[in-house]
Amino acid sequence: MSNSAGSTVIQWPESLYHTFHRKPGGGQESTHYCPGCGHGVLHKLIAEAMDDLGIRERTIFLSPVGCSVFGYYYFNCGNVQVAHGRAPAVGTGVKRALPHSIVISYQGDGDLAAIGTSNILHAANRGESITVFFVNNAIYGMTGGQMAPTTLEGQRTSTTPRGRVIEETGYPLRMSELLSTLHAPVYIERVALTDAKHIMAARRAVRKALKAQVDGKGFSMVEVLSPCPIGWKMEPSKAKEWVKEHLMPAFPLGVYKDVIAEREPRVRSAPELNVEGVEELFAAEPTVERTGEPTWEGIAERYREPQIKIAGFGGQGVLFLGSLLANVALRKNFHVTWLPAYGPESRGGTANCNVVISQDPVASPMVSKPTVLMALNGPSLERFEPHLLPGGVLVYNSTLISQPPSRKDVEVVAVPATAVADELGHTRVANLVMLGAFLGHTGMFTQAEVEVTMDQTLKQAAMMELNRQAVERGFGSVG
Ligand SMILES: Cc1ncc(C[n+]2csc(CCOP(=O)(O)OP(=O)(O)O)c2C)c(N)n1
Ligand code: SF4
Repeated sequence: MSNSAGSTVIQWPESLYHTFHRKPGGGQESTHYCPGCGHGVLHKLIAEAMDDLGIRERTIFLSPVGCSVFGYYYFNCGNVQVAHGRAPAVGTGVKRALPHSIVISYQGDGDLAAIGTSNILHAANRGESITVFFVNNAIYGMTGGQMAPTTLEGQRTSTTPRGRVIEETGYPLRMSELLSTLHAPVYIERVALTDAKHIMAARRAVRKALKAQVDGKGFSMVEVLSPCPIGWKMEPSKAKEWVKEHLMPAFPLGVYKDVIAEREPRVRSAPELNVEGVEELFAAEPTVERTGEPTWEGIAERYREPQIKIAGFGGQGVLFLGSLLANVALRKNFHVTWLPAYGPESRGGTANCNVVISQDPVASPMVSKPTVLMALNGPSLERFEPHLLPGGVLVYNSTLISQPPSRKDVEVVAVPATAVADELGHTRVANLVMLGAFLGHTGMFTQAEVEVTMDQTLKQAAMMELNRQAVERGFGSVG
């Protein structure tokens, strides 16, 4: 078979996608890795082993942060994108919840030997039945070639332009040696991706490590010395030589631990769910009293199953507005999610939250394409207006937004929320005026329903009358 570039493809593992849909608008056959990079070679070795062991259907690949962050574009199996260095912790959870799964933790040296050192150490020490592929290229590739704990003495990197100084930054960390001192791991080997001979040895190690997991033997790891021509600022062929001449002497290849044959299979059973406990947990939630069946009856079709984005500046009560709306819907027994976005916003930028209300369980609390936007200030309107779906509802605070929205394909509701709140004597209830206006316009929930929910959830009884008036004025501001 040949690919679109005209190259002959002898065999393509099922465990690798045939095209990589990294960018919208079609797949590509080449990877995003730089020419001469070891990641692609290792991907192929892992995928072939997955095919041959017949484990693709039950493999969960943990894509790390680093150059291999896009693991999920390549591996045709289950995938979890994990935070930097946290793959062994996530892998622990996955494996314990799904003992039959095959968990692959794929990590760079920045990921595994710097930020994630404690994670890998404890996962190995607990003997988690996962397989780790540790790509040691002596550098942080993705972020521009900074020093890693594995950087060699004297090696120039972007953060050690005169070469790594041992007295200042310590010795290159030898993770295979370190982890092989632990009792629990069953197999640890270091290999290199330089020439055919070494790649064949790497191939064997990859298979052996995965097979150990298939047989339920415990923690296995293959450290892979891998060229990074871009980070090292070398031609690909020179980079391979550099692995042989410099990396291999500092990180000797070989099997550091192999007790696979001696160890009995140890398969943990999935933990039993203590449903009673879970129910108690939810029951303890100080939430509203739920009533009736969730129904959109009486509400125009276009306002049903809303995906809501509420945005303003920190201090405008944007998160509270979202949570109150979520509670109103919860009280009516809808499935609801409320997802706040915290950040520097609390110091004056734009703050926002996402609310999804549905008759069915909500798959994701993220609202990237809202059907409703409530914008309390100008920057929020500017930022989220383009994302609103055609036919959606845009409620905006016309006191603070002098330039009306430009969209013609959505319903626009102007509410002088801040002016109304000022009239009531408290600028801070502008959020409730907005809520009233939104509900008044859509008919989604009644004023009485908001009031009952506020009674049940708000602690400040003294503010209740003011809050009630603000909601009422909002309802009254729309026709
Ligand atoms: C918590 C966190 N800290 C730092 C970063 C920045 N960061 C992204 S990738 C990376 C290092 C990647 O190096 P490595 O793990 O060796 O993988 P490589 O890119 O070389 O394959 C760092 C520090 C981040 N994304 N998240
Ligand atoms: S920067 Fe290095 S590790 Fe990253 S893709 Fe390029 S060669 Fe590979």
